[in-house]
Amino acid sequence: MVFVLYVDMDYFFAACEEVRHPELKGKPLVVGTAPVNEKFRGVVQTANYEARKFGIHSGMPSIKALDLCKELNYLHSDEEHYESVSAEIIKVLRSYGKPLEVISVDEAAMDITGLTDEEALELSRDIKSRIKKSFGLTCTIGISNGKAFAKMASDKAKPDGLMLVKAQELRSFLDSCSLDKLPGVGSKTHEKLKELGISSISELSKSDPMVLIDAFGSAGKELYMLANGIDESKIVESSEILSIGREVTLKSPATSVDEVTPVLKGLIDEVMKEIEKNGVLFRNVGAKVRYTDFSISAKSYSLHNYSDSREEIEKRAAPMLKELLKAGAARKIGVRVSRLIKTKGQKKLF
Ligand code: DCP
Ligand code: CA
Ligand code: CA
Repeated sequence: MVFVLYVDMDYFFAACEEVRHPELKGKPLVVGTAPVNEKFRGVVQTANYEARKFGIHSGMPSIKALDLCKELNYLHSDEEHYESVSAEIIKVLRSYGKPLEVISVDEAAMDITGLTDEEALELSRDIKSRIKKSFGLTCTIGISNGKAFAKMASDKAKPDGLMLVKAQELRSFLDSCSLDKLPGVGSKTHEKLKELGISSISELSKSDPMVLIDAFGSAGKELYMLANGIDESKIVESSEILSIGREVTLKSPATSVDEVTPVLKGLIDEVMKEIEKNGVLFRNVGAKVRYTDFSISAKSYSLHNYSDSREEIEKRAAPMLKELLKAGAARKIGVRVSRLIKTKGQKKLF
């Protein structure tokens, strides 16, 4: 297995805002997707830890968040800014010269195979202090054999934490985490596992793998392996380009996906051209809508494998747009692929 150092930024969007608005530090703050001139509509993208004490969390309607905390501070999401901060952080992480897989706007996994536990901890402390010094941001680092377990360690140690799970501690660590913390166990899988009588990682590890494969296909086998402390996934080095996206303002507002089908096709054509030009594969497809009231909403979908297929973008983007258009009429739509890797010399991995 790969020895992995996993970095996850703390309350990322809100933390970026605290840096720009130091007067808000220490006060409850959410970043949300409301229309430009109307606070507290739309949903909470993230909340700082002061706001979380009130039970506020990502995905919650902002109006409900305000209900939970009267003196809540609200800032409109500025994703371009968070993405540029993210790109700078990734530069720092790359400077260590180890293979780096960028997982999302605020997460990355580094292959540190060959380092001792002590060296891994030292490297982590260095990364944490450089990120703090350069950007005024805290992150949490998890270290373990296997990307999934390093991520779980970082989840557990949040915020501003550092946690190493040694090989001989992995079993007890897994048993100390709830089932929904296992990567790959989303709410649907969680429900289905419950129906199978499995409600903990320990129970999952002792279950019948054939039953899991029956229920979830190859993902069932993966879950079984993870529950047993085996993660065979590799760190796949990300491309220098972090994402490729295109967006366009519509001639007239659209309320259904059928109306935007030709526009969507055009956007995907442009994204595909850029994918081919740069020789990359993607693992995440995103769709975005700017509504007529200027609020923005976005969705993204992570694929099981890296892909360069146009159909894959179409298949994922159209349903996400359909979903987004249920909330209102669109003035602008966008498509984006991310988690990019270079094709050259990496085909053999798939
Ligand atoms: N995000 C979003 N909508 C969501 C969840 C997250 O737009 N439903 C954005 C805002 C987050 C960023 O993605 O700042 C990273 O998401 P995380 O799940 O890593 O959460 P945070 O970084 O905000 O907090 P934590 O400290 O728990 O990692
Ligand atoms: Ca985070
Ligand atoms: Ca994250």
